Amino acid sequence: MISRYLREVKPGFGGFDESYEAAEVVFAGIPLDLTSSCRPGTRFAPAKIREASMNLETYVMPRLDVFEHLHVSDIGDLDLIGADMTAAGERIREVVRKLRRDGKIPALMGGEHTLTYFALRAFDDVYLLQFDAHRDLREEYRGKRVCHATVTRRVLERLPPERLIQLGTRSCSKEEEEFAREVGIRTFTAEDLLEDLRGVADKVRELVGDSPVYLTLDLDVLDPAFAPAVSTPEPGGLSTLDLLKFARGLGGMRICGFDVVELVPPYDNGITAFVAARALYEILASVAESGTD
Ligand SMILES: [Mn+2]
Repeated sequence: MISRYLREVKPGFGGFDESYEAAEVVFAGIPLDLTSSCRPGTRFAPAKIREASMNLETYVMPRLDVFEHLHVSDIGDLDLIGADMTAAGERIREVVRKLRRDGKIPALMGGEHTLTYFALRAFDDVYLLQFDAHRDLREEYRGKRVCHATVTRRVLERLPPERLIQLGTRSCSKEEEEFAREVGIRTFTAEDLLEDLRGVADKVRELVGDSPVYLTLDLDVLDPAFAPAVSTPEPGGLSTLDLLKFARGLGGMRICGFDVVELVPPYDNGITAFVAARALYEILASVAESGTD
């Protein structure tokens, strides 16, 4: 039972909460906030994203009114108070499994990026599209094997490297770069995207084909001018419009799950939460456009 893990059930995403039974997409807040190395506070993000989502129009121009085409529900936040990474990971994996078993598309609002590792344990045979300034491919970071800086490396313990596509990358350690080359990670840097947004989107769609896709959006893929409140800002990134356009270019893919991570509300003037909510609407529009199985 999901409700065992809920601290409270919040009003629905965008104010369009539908019953769980009817929903194709189900939101869950994952306030994971254990390993930030720079700016903590991701635990406050799900509430702020919901709040912002209530103040945005749901007609995602130039596409469609997402809620005309999709049933969306929100089960509230997982209760992670006092949980260490192992316990938190168990709960995340369990709730995502439950959503999958019920035929739902999980839509996770982090929380730190580490949650993606646990969420993906509930999926087989997906492509992982990682929007992120960083590769997150470290073997270990400051003594931790499971944290925001190692999350993709842990994911690759189960996912074949050809199933990972990194987008908007612009920063990593020498070891991460060497590892990425060695195993052949497909990478489109922030500059690649800026030079040919549509071309890269076409390539990604071609690579992925009809396979199911899990999309993880680390908000630091955006330039800090557009998304200042992230845990580890990295100058030189995409504008909000670049990201939305790119996401639009991915329409038609079989999105089977997605998350938005690394928002740190204590550093926000409100902009970043709105960007997160708007990006989620764009992804929902893509899901609606592609149709759900
Ligand atoms: Mn990341």
